[in-house]
Amino acid sequence: MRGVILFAFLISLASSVVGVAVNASDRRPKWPKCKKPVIRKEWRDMPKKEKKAFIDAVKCLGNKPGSDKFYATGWTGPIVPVLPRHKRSLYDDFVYSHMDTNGRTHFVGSFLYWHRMYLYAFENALRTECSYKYGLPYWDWTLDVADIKHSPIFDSDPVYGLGTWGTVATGGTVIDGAFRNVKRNYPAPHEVKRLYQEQPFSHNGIYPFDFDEPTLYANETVTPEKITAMIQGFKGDPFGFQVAIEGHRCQGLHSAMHFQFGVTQFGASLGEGTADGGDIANNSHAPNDPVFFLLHNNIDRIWQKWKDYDPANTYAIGGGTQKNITLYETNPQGLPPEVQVTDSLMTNGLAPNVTISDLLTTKGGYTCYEFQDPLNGGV
Ligand SMILES: *[C@@H]1O[C@H](CO)[C@@H](O)[C@H](O)[C@H]1NC(C)=O
Ligand SMILES: *[C@@H]1O[C@H](CO)[C@@H](O)[C@H](O)[C@H]1NC(C)=O
Ligand SMILES: *[C@@H]1O[C@H](CO)[C@@H](O)[C@H](O)[C@H]1NC(C)=O
Ligand SMILES: *[C@@H]1O[C@H](CO)[C@@H](O)[C@H](O)[C@H]1NC(C)=O
Ligand SMILES: [Cu+2]
Repeated sequence: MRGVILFAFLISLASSVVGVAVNASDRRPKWPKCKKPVIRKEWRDMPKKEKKAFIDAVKCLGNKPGSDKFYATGWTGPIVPVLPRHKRSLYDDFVYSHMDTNGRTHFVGSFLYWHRMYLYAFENALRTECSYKYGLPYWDWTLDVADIKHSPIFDSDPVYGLGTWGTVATGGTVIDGAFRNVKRNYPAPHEVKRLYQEQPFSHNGIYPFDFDEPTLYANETVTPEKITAMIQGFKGDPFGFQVAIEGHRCQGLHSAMHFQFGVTQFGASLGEGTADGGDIANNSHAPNDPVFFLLHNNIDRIWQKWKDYDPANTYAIGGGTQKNITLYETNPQGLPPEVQVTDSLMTNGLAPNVTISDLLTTKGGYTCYEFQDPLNGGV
């Protein structure tokens, strides 16, 4: 059965989520109880068998044609058009979804909710379309803060490894690990690109303001101490927590983790038309590199830790709905109207019609998963 992904979501999801009924009056699903949450583990805590299963399922999504339920939202404005189904994969659909909704899902109050929906839809696609039986892995980058480049996450093993780093000589293309030679189609055909950049803010590709500290090392932004302080701070203040994730002038952990994968400055040395460094460094088509999902899953985990830290945090929401980077200084989480729990999140047909109220916890509503803490240290 190909391309019936939305249908699969609505009728029979993973073993933990069965029998979703749709309320005809508002077309919104009524969710079953979350009885058997999917367990999400740190990558290095997964046995080889599970790593291989994840890698195989990601490759499987890359080999399936795009979903026949897929539609563009146009939320970002003009981007490359959706390719015909046979010219794009189901994996490409997820990449397109991130590119296409980007203009309203980042630097706004729904940022973490949209990404929670997105990661869960991806996990579900792995499970329902590609026989994956486990949870979406996460990467606790605080474990590697001293030397991200040599993190064991980046493993050259062709069966179990996510691959190491491309180089300027390879045009950024990853040439080892299981995703070697894997084709992606957006924004243009290419293979997974990943370049290491230890000073992620040395080049400013997208912001209409200067960074305060262009020489900042990524290793200074994602220390366990800073992350723990975030989890324990911002009581009842989701707005403050979200601003902390982005940081002053966007030099927080979120941008640091993205730009560490090779920002545009490499473009020049790579030559005209060879794209812009690593996939993850571009906040539009970042999900081309499967590591994106592990990286963002850890942001979801840290956020849930904050939600669980104090009851005042759990159901609190905050921020605007209109992204405006020009006004980042005064409106780092967008402009009014304020985000509401009834706000519908655009899913491009990759997930049912969910609202923020369906995503307030990991175990209830649309989502049914939980995190296993790292077995050796970390946050
Ligand atoms: C990111 O990629 C998009 C295409 O997906 C491109 O239009 C944009 O210029 C890139 N951004 C940077 C900063 O290179
Ligand atoms: C981060 O990396 C730089 C360059 O390798 C190093 O000088 C600095 O001490 C590191 N900082 C931390 C907090 O590890
Ligand atoms: C952002 O705000 C500036 C200043 O008010 C305005 O000129 C610009 O059009 C806004 N941009 C978007 C995308 O809304
Ligand atoms: C999604 O649900 C919201 C809230 O109930 C509703 O306003 C909206 O029309 C629904 N959208 C679709 C496409 O069903
Ligand atoms: Cu994103």
